[in-house]
Amino acid sequence: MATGKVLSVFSLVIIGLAIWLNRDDGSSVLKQRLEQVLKAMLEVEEQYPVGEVRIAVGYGACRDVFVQGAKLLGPLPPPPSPAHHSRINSLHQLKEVYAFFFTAGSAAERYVQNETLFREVLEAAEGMVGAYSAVGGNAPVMASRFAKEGAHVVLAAKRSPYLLKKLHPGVVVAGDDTDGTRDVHLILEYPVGDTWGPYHSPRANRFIIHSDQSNPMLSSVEAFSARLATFRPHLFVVGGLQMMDNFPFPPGMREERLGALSKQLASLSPNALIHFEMASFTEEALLHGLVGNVLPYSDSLGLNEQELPNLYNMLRYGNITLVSDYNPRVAVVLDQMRYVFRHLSGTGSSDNSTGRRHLSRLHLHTLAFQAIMVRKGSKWTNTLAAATKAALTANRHVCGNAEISLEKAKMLMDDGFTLSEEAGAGRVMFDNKRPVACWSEEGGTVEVCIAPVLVCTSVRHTAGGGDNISAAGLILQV
Ligand SMILES: *[C@@H]1O[C@H](CO)[C@@H](O)[C@H](O)[C@H]1NC(C)=O
Ligand SMILES: *[C@@H]1O[C@H](CO)[C@@H](O)[C@H](O)[C@H]1NC(C)=O
Ligand SMILES: *[C@@H]1O[C@H](CO)[C@@H](O)[C@H](O)[C@H]1NC(C)=O
Ligand SMILES: CC(=O)N[C@H]1CO[C@H](CO)[C@@H](O)[C@@H]1O
Repeated sequence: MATGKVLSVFSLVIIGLAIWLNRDDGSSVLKQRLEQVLKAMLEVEEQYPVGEVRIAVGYGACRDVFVQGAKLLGPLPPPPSPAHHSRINSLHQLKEVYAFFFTAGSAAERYVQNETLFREVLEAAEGMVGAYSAVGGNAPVMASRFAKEGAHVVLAAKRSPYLLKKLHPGVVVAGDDTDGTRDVHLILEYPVGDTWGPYHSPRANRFIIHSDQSNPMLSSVEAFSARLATFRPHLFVVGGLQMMDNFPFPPGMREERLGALSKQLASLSPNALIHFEMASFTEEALLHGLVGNVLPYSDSLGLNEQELPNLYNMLRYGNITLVSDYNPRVAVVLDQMRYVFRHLSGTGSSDNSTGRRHLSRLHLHTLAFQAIMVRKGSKWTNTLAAATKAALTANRHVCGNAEISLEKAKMLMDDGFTLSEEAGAGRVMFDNKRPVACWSEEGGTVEVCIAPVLVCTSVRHTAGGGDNISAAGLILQV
């Protein structure tokens, strides 16, 4: 795409305040800037109340148990050497594989085939001082968020007493009853510089084990189809598929389960929009399966700054990238978003006979900003308000407070940003009174909005951020 095109249709040029800002000094200007930005964003949010909307959310839920790895495994003698196992059968293998990822400092999740072992380890973990539980999986977090905003919500997950207690009371859980003892994931956390005998952790990270056979198998897909037919959602949100990452499926089983999901998506009424919330997928074959089975049926896609380059690389080169910049420049991600959007949006309207859809919405959530790209004339409305609400939600979630405090906020976006890495690309200057910038591209067929995040400096939660943010953006667009 010619950058000139971007420029020629670029309708929003604001300069001035930034220059004035640079002249004045220090913190009072900074504070005034934050005040203006927050006021302007809250005013937008107030103008867009959430309407009557039905949202279905899949798939799965689990209970995450968090414990310090050093407390659980630390007192045991370390193994003579680290070793990799793709699944775990004995305590010895658990120690070897933990040592393997601990010394590499990389995040990993492994399936424990020996259920007796898993139960013993879990029991020990839950007895430790400082161990705590939280609802895991993106689907329940998004479902709760939608319900909190006033939507009617049905969640595809098994009904465990723990889940029912923790979810927003407005969420209807459509699944079989379970005692919840099997869908528990144990998260062993370790700080940077931790030691275990001869082993050291080069960075903080987590190692996850579980014996969960229900979530990775997407066991509620078939039963949920009947529910979808009667509930007639305006929006069906699919997430939580990262539970399939690195699961030891029998041959052909992963493809079969993804096939069942794609059949379900294909048969959904064309009146319902489909959003797919990505997650961090480390297994190339799984991401490949999602590109073939889920993306062709999605109207909308939500992802973060690590998932975007991952998907971009998969679509462009057929491989994935496991390292990425945690605070990327706007120009870089806009170029990647354009590629992904063009690749998945095709031309013309969606095809009712095959159920295939063309991507018409892409939401990137990053630490510093929210970016939403929408095809004009599609069913998605209120893009500016959605980007605004997503950005406000990022602060509220991380700070753990609905009231945004400027004492605990900073902006990472500076005076403006460039629209593309291509030479000659235009630049958007930041306007404190209209902090959310929107413009059109591609001959006026695509709208893009970027909202700065008032980044919370007093962190209460990090997990579940993307889910809350993505849900907050979606709810104003259906
Ligand atoms: C499974 O774990 C239990 C408990 O640690 C252990 O006694 C048993 O030998 C293990 N089974 C196998 C096949 O390794
Ligand atoms: C993916 O493939 C491209 C093109 O072949 C190559 O340049 C890139 O280094 C590869 N990336 C990884 C992570 O292997
Ligand atoms: C597809 O289905 C929708 C909703 O039923 C309908 O409004 C639209 O006209 C259909 N499009 C085509 C090309 O048949
Ligand atoms: C800001 C906010 O509403 N955060 C919510 C994110 O989702 C979790 C799970 O539903 C809630 O507990 C948080 O309150």
